[in-house]
Amino acid sequence: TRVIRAVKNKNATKITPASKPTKTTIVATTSAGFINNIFNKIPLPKWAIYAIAAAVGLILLICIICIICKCCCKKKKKKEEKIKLKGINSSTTASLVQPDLDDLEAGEDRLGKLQYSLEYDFQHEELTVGVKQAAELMAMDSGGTSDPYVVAYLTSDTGKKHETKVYRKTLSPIFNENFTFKVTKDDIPESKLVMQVYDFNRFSKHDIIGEVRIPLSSVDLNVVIEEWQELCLASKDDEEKLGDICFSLRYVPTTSKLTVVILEAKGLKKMDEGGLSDPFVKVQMILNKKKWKKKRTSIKRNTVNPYFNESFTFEVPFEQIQNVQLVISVWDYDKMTKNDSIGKLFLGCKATGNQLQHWADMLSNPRRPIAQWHTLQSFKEVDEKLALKSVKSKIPFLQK
Ligand SMILES: [Ca+2]
Ligand SMILES: [Ca+2]
Repeated sequence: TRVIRAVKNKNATKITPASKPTKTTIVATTSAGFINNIFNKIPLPKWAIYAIAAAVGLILLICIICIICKCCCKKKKKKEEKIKLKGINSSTTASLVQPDLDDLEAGEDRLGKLQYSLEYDFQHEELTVGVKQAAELMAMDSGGTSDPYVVAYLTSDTGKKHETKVYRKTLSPIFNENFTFKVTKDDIPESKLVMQVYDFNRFSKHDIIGEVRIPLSSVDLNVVIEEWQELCLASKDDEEKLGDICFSLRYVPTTSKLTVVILEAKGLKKMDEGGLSDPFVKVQMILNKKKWKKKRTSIKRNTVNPYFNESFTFEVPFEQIQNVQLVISVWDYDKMTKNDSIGKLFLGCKATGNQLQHWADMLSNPRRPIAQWHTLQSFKEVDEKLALKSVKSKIPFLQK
């Protein structure tokens, strides 16, 4: 039996190398036959099929190259951001610790400086701002340059923003542009002039380089002022006032009726050039993070203090009242363009502060209408809290 086994093994070793190629050739011939079969079925000459295949291959190759390029660009940008953040950290920590040689290096992270002039006309209550020039601006683009322009506005009237022309590929642009702002003597103590230097980008969001923020109360407006000032990091605290809205809520559990009465709004942000706003209010119910029901008021023309007194009733069963959210948003109607969003807020068991209080008051006082004032928040802020599918927020002054 041992001999037989040995012979069998020998045979086996002999057979395997010989049988392998035959197998692959069979596979190859069958696959070639299969491809030929497909070729025969397509009613096109062979050269046309090859040409189409080549074209598809080329397109795929281009797509892959594009994707790789994009990824590389993103990485580069992230690196740049990291470097900038490092600069900020080192300069802030350096100010707490003893002055060091590194301090001089941190100084190189400066954003640049801006020269401007201020002239106040007491008779006409107009402030003329001259945006003169900038120098030593931080390079925002890969070529070591920026495409700067300046946006100027007063915090007392954020609806009126002026901007200069864009100067391409320079770190020391000369703007020499004058802008006039209406500002009453009464508004001066509260108002700040903000001049923000941006880097224009054709295909992406414009980057802010830095800003100069001047409280008008700190300036002697009896004389004409012309000076240079270092740019600072743009602060986010001038989130302009969007306005306040008053509405009442009433819930009747026995009939499942939730009634919202939009009463009035005041101090809404001015959205229209050379005018006020044309506000209307959308009332929306959200259930399980999905838009559910929506209603809207009429439009009030050319006012920032509209009076609505319009009532909307939604059917909300008692077992769902814990899961719904009521979203109130204020919009400015525009005849020629898309309506602008002014502000928003939401109520419900997941709301906070004033909004949660109002909702709780409504639930603990069934059948009684409860009215309350609320301060509008930015769309972006509220949409993030609601975590619905994101809506692209509009930044009007960045649109070119
Ligand atoms: Ca640029
Ligand atoms: Ca309008």
